[in-house]
Amino acid sequence: GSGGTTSASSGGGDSTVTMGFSQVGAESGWRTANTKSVQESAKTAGITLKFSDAQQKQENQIKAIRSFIQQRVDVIAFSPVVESGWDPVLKEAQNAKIPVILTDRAVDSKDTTLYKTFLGSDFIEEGKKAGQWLVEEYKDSTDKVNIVELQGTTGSAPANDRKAGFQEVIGADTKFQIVATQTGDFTRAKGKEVMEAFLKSTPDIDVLYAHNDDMGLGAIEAIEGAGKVPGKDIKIITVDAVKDGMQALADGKINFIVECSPLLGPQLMDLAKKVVKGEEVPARVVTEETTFTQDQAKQALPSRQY
Ligand code: GYE
Repeated sequence: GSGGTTSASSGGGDSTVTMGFSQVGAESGWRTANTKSVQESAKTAGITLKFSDAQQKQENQIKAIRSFIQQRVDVIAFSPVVESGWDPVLKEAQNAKIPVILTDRAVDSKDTTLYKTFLGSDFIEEGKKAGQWLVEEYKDSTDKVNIVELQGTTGSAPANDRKAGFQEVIGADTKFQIVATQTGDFTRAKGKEVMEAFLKSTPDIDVLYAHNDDMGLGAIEAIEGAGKVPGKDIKIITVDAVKDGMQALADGKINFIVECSPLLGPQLMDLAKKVVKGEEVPARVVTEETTFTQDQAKQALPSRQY
């Protein structure tokens, strides 16, 4: 199924902006927080939201976007599950004169007039921050460091870029070796399953780099199941900093988290109102983010919003 489209009117008059939003799915804690942020800020901004969940399938997103075009919404926003293959449907939106905003994830379309702006994180930077922590952590050692990597959804911008940024930093020193790498599709279940396979196939794992908290949390279960101590026997780096991830970091089971903010809703509604009015918006809006060590996680946890 296409996941269904639900619509909630904010009760405004003729001038109310209607947004069609195609979400990736509900694969992670990050995604749940992002959906909540989008829905709540639409309400606050008085924007009528038509929300559609694609269950991590590009074909469902394309269907949803076509349906938004047919319904003649004022603006389409979406978080593209993968980077490639969007040109035809984006052309259809352009021909229908409906502006498109990319949120969270990028597309690789050469024609950048197909969308008005792209709001979201710099995933390359996130990958670099993960690599920099590792370089610092092992700066006094010349021994080989065996790394396993749990990648996000194959072909997605965060998987491609978090891998590339990390590789760029650790690649400067040959002691760092990625000995196994596979997708865990950004889910806890897959993270556990793939980590179990890594533990069987790869005897000496020093470090796990997981492209999100959820896969890292699944992997922790696999590591404990194999009688090893996460955070000690195997050091763990993840990305996102959702509550469950931050708790595991504070508990010493994760060693370092690179933050990626899901709270894109307010900025998205702001940009949407502007593009509907035909106002200029910046081509790229980058989210501000930090990183957390175990001590910093203990301090930050009580006031964490997601
Ligand atoms: O890191 C992951 C989610 O696109 C930034 O998608 C997002 C990623 C996030 O499933 O948890």
